[in-house]
Order: sequence, then structure tokens, then C-alpha cells
Amino acid sequence: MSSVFHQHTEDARIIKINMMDINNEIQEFNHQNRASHEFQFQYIAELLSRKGIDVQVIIEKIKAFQIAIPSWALGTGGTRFGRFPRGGEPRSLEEKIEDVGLLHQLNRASDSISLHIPWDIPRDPAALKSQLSAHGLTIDSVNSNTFQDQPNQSLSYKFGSLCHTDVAVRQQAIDHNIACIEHGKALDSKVLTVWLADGSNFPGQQHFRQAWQRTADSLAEIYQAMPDDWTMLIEYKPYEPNFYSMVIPDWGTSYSLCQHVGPNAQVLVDLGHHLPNTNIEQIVARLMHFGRLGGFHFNGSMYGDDDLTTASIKPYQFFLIFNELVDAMTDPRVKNPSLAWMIDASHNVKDPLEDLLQSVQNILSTYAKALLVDRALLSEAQENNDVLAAEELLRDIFATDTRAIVAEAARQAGGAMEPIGLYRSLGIREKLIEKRGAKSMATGL
Ligand SMILES: [Mn+2]
Repeated sequence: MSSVFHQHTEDARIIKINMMDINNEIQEFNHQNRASHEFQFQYIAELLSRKGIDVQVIIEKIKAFQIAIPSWALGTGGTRFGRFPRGGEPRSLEEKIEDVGLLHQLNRASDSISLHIPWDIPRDPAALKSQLSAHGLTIDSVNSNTFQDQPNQSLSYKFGSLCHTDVAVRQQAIDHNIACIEHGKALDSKVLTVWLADGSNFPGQQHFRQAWQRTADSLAEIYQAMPDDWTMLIEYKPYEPNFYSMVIPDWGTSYSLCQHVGPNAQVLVDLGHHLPNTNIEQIVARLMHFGRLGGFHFNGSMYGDDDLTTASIKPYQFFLIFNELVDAMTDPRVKNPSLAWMIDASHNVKDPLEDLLQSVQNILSTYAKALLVDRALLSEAQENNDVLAAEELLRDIFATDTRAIVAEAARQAGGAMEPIGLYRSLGIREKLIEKRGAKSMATGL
């Protein structure tokens, strides 16, 4: 691995960007693994060709699909019982950008980063923008944080933020969201993501209708401060940290708040923010039908907001969700804006960078499957109530191994065909520990 020190001049200042350049290593690695890849890729290409599908059309769609990486996923996650960091974690926003730059070099599918304010307040936007462009990255969304109190904060969010009974607390939370918009503007972001922990822990604690109304009015005020070309994403979650009621527990409430604030407000679906066995694919289809699905947070869930690796637990459900997404995305009658894709996960036992690479691979291979579904045949089976034919059509595609298509897309885009294999063979984690220390801790969660 060659560690290159790039220099970039902007605004008469010299900004030093410490960038790990592994492009030569990627080419060499791909070359070494070429024969085995070709064998697998030719097989799937031939299989698709017999079905009348041009594999290159699918590859181009995979290459265009980019998934944002949240700044808070770059460190080891934890639970309230403990955290077991493995070292080399990014100590600053600049190092977080370095890590995402590295991921993007490896998979060519992670070209943006989401920030959480105040964990990632940009101190020098011009320098950050230079660093971002040197890595081929942009800022995806800015995420506000009114779920915990910050040092020096005058009023507490213990009993809520945008829904609080005290107008002064609501105003503080509104001001914080507007400050997030300002930070985002400085870095050319165009999305504000709002997730509220607001709710109640005991029956009788909160007046449900008033809590909704106060939240709606607070969001409307934030919305007014947003530039016209921005989107507000409103995320929902059924429980945690509040265990009796959440002000925004479900997609219906998010949807009602979007309708209240204006056309540039959209619902954000986080895969882990549902009760067990919720039919998420149906929610996705409904929201896209209404033109109100704005963003997507990928992760895996066994019981709740587990933030496990995407598709690690229920790969078939994940495929069914992607099937609905692609169905709506390819239907000209659907008037839904393009979606903001992001991984929202936090990991206790895996190397966070390996986990992100794994998540992206799972997302892309599932997206590839959804692209292979013969929509005309599926529609015909549905219209004729041929239940078995419709189901088997989906099951056949689900059982198709699309990993070689994803590897080929990465190769064509200049990335590694096997990103995790290369990451390990280059000893990147060891090098990060050497550089940042065994005890370095990422800011944030
Ligand atoms: Mn989320």
C-alpha cells in the first residue's frame, strides 16, 4: 500500500490531505483474481442472456447506485452494557472522511457521507470540501440530534424536544435544527434528516394530540428555514428510548407530518424501526405510490432497532423490499422523488469498515436481484391470480446468485472485486491502529 500525501490549493491556502491511495493494489488484486471471477461472471451473464437480459444493462444500474455512509458507523458500536472498540477509529471529521474515502475506493459505491450534528460540526468548511472532492465524496444529509443533552445546553430534552410542553425547549430544538441546515449549506448538503426520540414512558405522561400538534408546528418552522431545493426527511420508530409511546412511531404519523409541513418533506424508512414481522415491503410500496418516500436507512433486524448488518437476518424480506422499490422506481406512473440511500448501523463485534463493505455488497447484490425480476410476467401472474406463478417467479430470482454481477460492476468502476478480501490482505485495520492508536475512539454513538 502506498500512503500518498496529496496537496491541494484553494483560496490561497495549502490544504494537506492525508489520503491512502490503494488504486494500484486494487488493480493488482483484481488481476490476480480475474480467472475465478470470469468463470462465475460468464455463467451468470449466459444465464441472463438466455432469459433475454443484457447483463451490462444491470451492471450500469449497479454502478450508478451509491449508498451514503453515516459518520457514526465508522467507530465500533456498543450497547448500554458496553463497547469493545478495536482501535484505529477516526478521531475527527477529517479522519471519518478518510475512512469513507477508503471504502469508496474499495467498492466505488459509497460516494457520500452523512453528518450528525453536533458530533460532526464542520470547523473549516472550505478545507472539508477540498478533502471531500479529493476523495470523490459529497455530503449526503445532515442529521439533527435532540435525543440527548449536550454540554453547555441551557434546557434539557429529558421530556422531549420538538414536542416539549415548554415553548422555550421547543425553540431550542428548532434553533438546533436550523443550525444543522446552516452547517449543511456550508458543505453543499441538501437534506435534513430528523429523527425524534420524543415520546413517553408511562400512561398519562403525555397528551397525544398536543404532542403531535407541537411537533408538527415545530417541524413547520424548521421547514420554513430550509432552502427550496432541500428535502426534510422525517424518520419514525415504534419504541426506544421511550417505551410507552413515541410521538412519531410509524410511517402514517411521518406521512401526516410531511403533509402538514409541505411538499419537500418526505418519509424516511429505517429497516430496523419496525415491530417484528411488520410488512415493510408494503409500507415502501404505499409511500412510493403516494410520492412520499424520501429516504432509506439500511440495516438488519432480529428483534428491533438492532442495527445489524443489512440482510444478515432476513435476506428474503430484504429482497421483497427491494423488489417493491425497483417496481416503483421503474414505473413511469409513480411520481416519487429519487431516494436518499444510507446505511444506518452500529456494530459491536465486527470491524466497522468491514461491516460497511459487507452491507454495501449485500445491498448491491439484492438490488441486482430486484432488477432481474420480469415485471411483465409478474404482473400477468398477479392479474390472473396465479398465486404460485407469482411467488415462484420471485423465489427463482431470490435464489439467483448475483455476486459476480456486483463484482464486475466494481471492477468496471475501478473498485475491488472482493473489497473485504483486499481490505484484509492489505492489513488496513492494522495500519489505522498504527496511525491513530489502539485506543482511539470515534465521536458519536
Ligand atoms: Mn435511521
